[in-house]
Amino acid sequence: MAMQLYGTYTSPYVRHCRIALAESGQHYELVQTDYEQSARLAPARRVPFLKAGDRVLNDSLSILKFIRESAGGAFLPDVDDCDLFALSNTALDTAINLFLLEKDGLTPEPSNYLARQAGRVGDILNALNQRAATRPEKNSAFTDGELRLGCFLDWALFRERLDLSEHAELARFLERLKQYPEFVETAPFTG
Ligand SMILES: N[C@@H](CCC(=O)N[C@@H](CS)C(=O)NCC(=O)O)C(=O)O
Repeated sequence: MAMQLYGTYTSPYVRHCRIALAESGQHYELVQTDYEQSARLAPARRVPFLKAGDRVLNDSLSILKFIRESAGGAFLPDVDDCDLFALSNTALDTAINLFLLEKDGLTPEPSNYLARQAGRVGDILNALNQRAATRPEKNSAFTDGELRLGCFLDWALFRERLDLSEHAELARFLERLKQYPEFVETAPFTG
């Protein structure tokens, strides 16, 4: 029976899982799931979650490990790539929290904690920009650290949360990733 990936066409976490599924050639069905449905169907009240037979996985991290390993590969075997994944993911989690809080009318100005969150995204972008300068240039065989970085950057641009004009290396990295078919085919859109 085909796996069911619950999520949206805008979520960067879901996108990363969709890329891994496309790369591994595994059949799956994307079950479109809004916030209200995910709150009812999943304890974490978030997407993605995956149903594969009797197994339910509740986070893109475990879903990616499952997809990579069931296709005979490894998930984040390289320590530096694991750190790239973690740093990109921290920026993504933080940026999404700020985005959702803003939708509820909460902006960083009146809160030291939220201001620190916004500063965290900026500092991580600066660090990742420096790191991107030292990475090999390529158009395929992207690692999971690189894919998480790309899913973060492209989501932030899609939601107009980011301007890469001061992060030239990240802009160059994203341009290369945008030539990769599995990345192009999973670009965020609202229906
Ligand atoms: N750590 C989770 C994060 C997933 C996540 O934050 N998903 C967002 C959509 S992009 C969500 O469902 N947010 C709903 C909420 O926070 O209430 C993962 O990697 O799967």
